[in-house]
Amino acid sequence: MKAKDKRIMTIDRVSLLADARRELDMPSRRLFGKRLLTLGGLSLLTGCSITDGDSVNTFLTAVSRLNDRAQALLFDPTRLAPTYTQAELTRPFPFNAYYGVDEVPRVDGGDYRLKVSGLVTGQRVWTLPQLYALPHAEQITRHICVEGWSAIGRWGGTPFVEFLRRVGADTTAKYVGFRCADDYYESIDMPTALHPQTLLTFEYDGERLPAKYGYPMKLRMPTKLGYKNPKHIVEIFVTNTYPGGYWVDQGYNWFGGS
Ligand SMILES: Nc1nc2c(c(=O)[nH]1)N[C@H]1C(S)=C(S)[C@@H](COP(=O)(O)O)O[C@H]1N2
Ligand SMILES: [Mo]
Repeated sequence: MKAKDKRIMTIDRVSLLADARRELDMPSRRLFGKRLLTLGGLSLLTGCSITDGDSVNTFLTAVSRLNDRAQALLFDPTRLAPTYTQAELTRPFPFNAYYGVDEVPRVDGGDYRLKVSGLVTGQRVWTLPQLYALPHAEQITRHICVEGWSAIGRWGGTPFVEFLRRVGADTTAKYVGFRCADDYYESIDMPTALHPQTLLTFEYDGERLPAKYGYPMKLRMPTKLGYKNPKHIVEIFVTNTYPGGYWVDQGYNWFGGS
């Protein structure tokens, strides 16, 4: 190994340890007690060796997936995220995507069809009027983005559990995945999909959801970080095969609880 490579390896190991500790900080630490896991302990738990550069990434992914399992175990399906009043709305509500606001996808509502696939027994193609006719719910909650901002917004739509029931989703499956009109994709755990505050939203602040906030629909989960909330959804699928996500596949933690 060249000297430069060795130095990179050392830096990697230091940042790896820091990342691993951060990953296992709160709330996971509660699961493991007060004991700080050693790197050796972590490699045992994840079943990865960390002897070469390539496996460092594999290892970090495994730590993150281990943290996913810890977060999933700690997730309380009945615990509600805080709600706010109309007076507390953040105005204007921020826009965010992996592109600028001028590149927001323009979805034609008339042509639009939501596809449903995977482990479902019911209706697989939905028009917007059919979706708008589902039971209505509203929420004023805080959206937290890992880029360092949070904002209180008001979304209206249908409880996602109602939608999943109507499409005959296998709710014993592990994941619900989403494909979007841009190149975004996401997936969530079934307990979060069934959480009472998880809404398939068609409205923002009492109006039809504007293009920038995800027309025709955004899955809104106040129990998850911003990047877990897909906008411009065109397909929803139920699966036992881990689907990943746009940012998750670039290293963000998959569970992404807030
Ligand atoms: N389709 C799609 N959904 C997405 C994104 C995106 O780029 N494309 N960005 C995510 C991120 S990182 C955030 S913070 C929120 C921003 O939603 P907002 O524009 O309503 O604030 O959307 C999430 N959902
Ligand atoms: Mo975000």
